[in-house]
Amino acid sequence: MRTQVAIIGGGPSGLLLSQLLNKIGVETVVLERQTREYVLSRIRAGVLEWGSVELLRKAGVASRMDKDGLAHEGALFASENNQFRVDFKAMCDKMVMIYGQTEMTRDLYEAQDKIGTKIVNSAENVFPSDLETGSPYVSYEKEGREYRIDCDFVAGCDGFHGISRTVIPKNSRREFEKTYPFGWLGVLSETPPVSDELIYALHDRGFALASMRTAMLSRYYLQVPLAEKLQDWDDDRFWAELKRRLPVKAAETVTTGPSIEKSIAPLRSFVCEPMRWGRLFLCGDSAHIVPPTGAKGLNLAISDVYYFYQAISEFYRQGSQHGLDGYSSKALVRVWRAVRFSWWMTNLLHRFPDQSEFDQRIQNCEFDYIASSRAAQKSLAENYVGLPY
Ligand code: RFL
Ligand code: PHB
Repeated sequence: MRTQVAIIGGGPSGLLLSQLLNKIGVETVVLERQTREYVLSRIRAGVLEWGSVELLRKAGVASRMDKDGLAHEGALFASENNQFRVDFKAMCDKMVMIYGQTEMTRDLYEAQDKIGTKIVNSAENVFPSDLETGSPYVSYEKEGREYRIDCDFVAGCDGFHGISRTVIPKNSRREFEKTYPFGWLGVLSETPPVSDELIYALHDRGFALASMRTAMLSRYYLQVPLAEKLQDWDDDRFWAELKRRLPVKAAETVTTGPSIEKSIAPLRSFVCEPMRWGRLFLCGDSAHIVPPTGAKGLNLAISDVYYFYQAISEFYRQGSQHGLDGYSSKALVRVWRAVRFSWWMTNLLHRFPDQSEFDQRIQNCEFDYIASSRAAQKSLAENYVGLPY
């Protein structure tokens, strides 16, 4: 079989890329390791930058988001003795949209089904080859049979644990990594959110985040040590700890209820350079990971997709290689800015096990400085709503 762009990974980046390319008449095949049900059961991101919102509209997959998504003009930041609200709208005339990654992925699958794109779920041993030639191909297996897709380009949209990045020879890639000595314990519950806006809370017992998906679906997170076991966190313990860490007024009004999902995710910053190898182009988590504190992971995946889509469009429409040649360096500029912001937010809001009293004073001082400075809030807002593409 032959296509123009073979896409490895049917998560948000793979599906959005496919959708955008199909819209301009470029053929794609998407190869996804998991079943569709599995992909649609993963609970992940919740905050879309406005640039992401606009790209989803351009891709023709925004009708449900525009109906059910919650546009937020600001967010609250709380420490044990200080609180402030960052007004995104007033600071930089932009907002964010609360709309779950799961729902966005569902919208993309539905739109792709309508177009009739070939999406192969449960594809095993997917492997891209001949990437340094003009005729690369991707092989895979399904139900015991072997297949091969010849193509012009391969998009590696297969996330952090995918195969794509690893086929770039070790001596041709550099990896930059930082791990953090804690994870996030996340709970989804069918309860009304405690606040109309997100609350990011710095507390001596650790960070907490109150987020949401809809008016009846709350998403909460707690910073926990890396060694923490999920089975040690029954719902009662989770709610009690959340209430300790949220500001008192919010804690008093938290509606508790059974969790419908609970998981622990480690925090990591990671960047692979370059994001291109011959005819292979990496997009999203396959090339970089950020800690979720800045709500940037999905949004970065979306901006990579946008850059790559533009480059491919230039190639097929104008016969120009220019965009493809510039893809990696262009994408990496935005990637590093988001990596920096996510690292900064993580340092600002988490207690570190080895934090000295000096470090704590600096952290509290920085928090209070942002609370008191319009300039600092503007910088936070401009990064949070998303730097321009
Ligand atoms: P994904 O979503 O991991 O999708 C990759 C897909 O590739 C498949 N795959 C393969 N397919 C074929 N062959 C192989 N060898 C394959 N290996 C893997 C996988 O099954 C999967 O379906 O990567 P993608 O598309 O780049 O999307 C990235 C986002 O998922 C990620 O950045 C965000 O979820 C990060 N993130 C957040 N980002 C935000 O922008 N805002 C947020 O509020 C936010 N919150 C979060 C988050 C991530 C979290 N976790 C669980 C790490 C909150 C959490 C808790
Ligand atoms: C979420 O709702 O899942 C969420 C929101 C904000 C973040 C991270 C995750 O910074």
